[in-house]
Amino acid sequence: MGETASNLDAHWMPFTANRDFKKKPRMITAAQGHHYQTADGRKVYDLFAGLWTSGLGHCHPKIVEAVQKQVAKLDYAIGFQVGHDKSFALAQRVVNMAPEGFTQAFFTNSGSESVDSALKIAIGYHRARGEGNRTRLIGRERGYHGVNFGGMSVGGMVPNRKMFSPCLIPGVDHIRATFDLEHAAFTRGQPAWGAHLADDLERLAALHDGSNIAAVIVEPVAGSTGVLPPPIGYLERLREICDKHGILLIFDEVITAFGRLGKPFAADYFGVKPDIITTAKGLTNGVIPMGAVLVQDHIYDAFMQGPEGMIELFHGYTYSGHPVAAAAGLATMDVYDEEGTFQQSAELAKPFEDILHSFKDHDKVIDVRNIGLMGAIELAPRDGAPGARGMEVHKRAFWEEDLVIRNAMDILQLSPFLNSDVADWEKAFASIRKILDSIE
Ligand code: PXG
Repeated sequence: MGETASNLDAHWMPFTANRDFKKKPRMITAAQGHHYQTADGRKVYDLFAGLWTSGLGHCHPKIVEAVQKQVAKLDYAIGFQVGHDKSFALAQRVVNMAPEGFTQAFFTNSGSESVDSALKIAIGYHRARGEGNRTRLIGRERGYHGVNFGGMSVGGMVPNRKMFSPCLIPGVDHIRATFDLEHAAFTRGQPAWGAHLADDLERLAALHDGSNIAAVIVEPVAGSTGVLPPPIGYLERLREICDKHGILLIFDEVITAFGRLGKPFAADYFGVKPDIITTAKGLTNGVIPMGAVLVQDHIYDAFMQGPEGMIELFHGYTYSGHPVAAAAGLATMDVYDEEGTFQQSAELAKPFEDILHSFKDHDKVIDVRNIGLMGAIELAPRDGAPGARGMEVHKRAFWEEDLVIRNAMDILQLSPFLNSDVADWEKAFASIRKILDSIE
């Protein structure tokens, strides 16, 4: 049977303070429903639903069963120039759920791969239409689009970019972040202030000439940088400016797709239709790594020209459309439908908002933000030690309160299950309050 780790040295952990972690590791051995089991035998409530991944809860029996069956029947199939039924079925299922006009799904294995694939598709699309000059890409400050070269370059998270600054891809600009504490602190849902920030795109279109810009990529709600809902009218304005200049609009919905805002996609929630949508996480409920880029028919059609025997897009991954991942995806879609998950999520948004905003008057809290089932409590940083207070809350929650929450520096991030029990939240948020009351 499997090895149990007695030595943690060999695994270089991602986005982790390795030396600090290995001194007192926070280890998980199992999960069920809304809880993890820890190595020291405790049952811990997961208030981050994996890493925004596992909206249905952990080890959902239907998904587990689908994966077990599939791995015993077809474990892997060559995916280039050969196909298998599950990936086609999942593609159809996902585009049926997507806003009208989305007809194609290109499979990847992660959000980062979805983003880099989407950027390549955008550039290829313009070239296929004879506009090969449209190569510039626009991202946004405080955006997170994964860690591959394209996504890192259009992303706007300083620590992720700093070490690799000389190697960021050329031809990228950023529009300003949509958030300003001074104007929007303690807003419930979308801030009224800030629609004008979309006009930054006009500035860049004027600088480069819009005809040289391939695509703009934004998260409809910025997630990893602390839950920044778009100002009212902002996404609409961005869509308008893109249309005016022939620029493709990409929504990075790695977090927001599949019910986090109580709708299949954030595009549905906001009523703004992008040209391309990137997904991952909720596509398989996090059970098997998988992502998908969804594109509108006019984009796919632009590639479908030239001799029929020719490959139209020289891009893809060994595991694109992996049969076990696709089976997990299909079972996940079944559960979303059968359990009415998106409706459950929509109904939970208000109680979630209320419980979060009960922190408004806490003396260590400088902002509370929320939309759908995405929430953040921003703490005042300690003098001279930004991030320390947030990290301490995360650790104390894990060790003392049997609770997993995530912190981005001093911002506590909450990503509850789409089928949460409000009584669990009451307990979890009482724990957070207890820590905030006693922390330095
Ligand atoms: N785009 C968006 C919008 C994301 O949120 C990615 C791309 C990259 O996905 P992969 O699967 O390559 O990691 C993400 C990932 C956090 C947190 O704490 C968020 C993510 C990952 C890890 C932590 O908010 N999002």
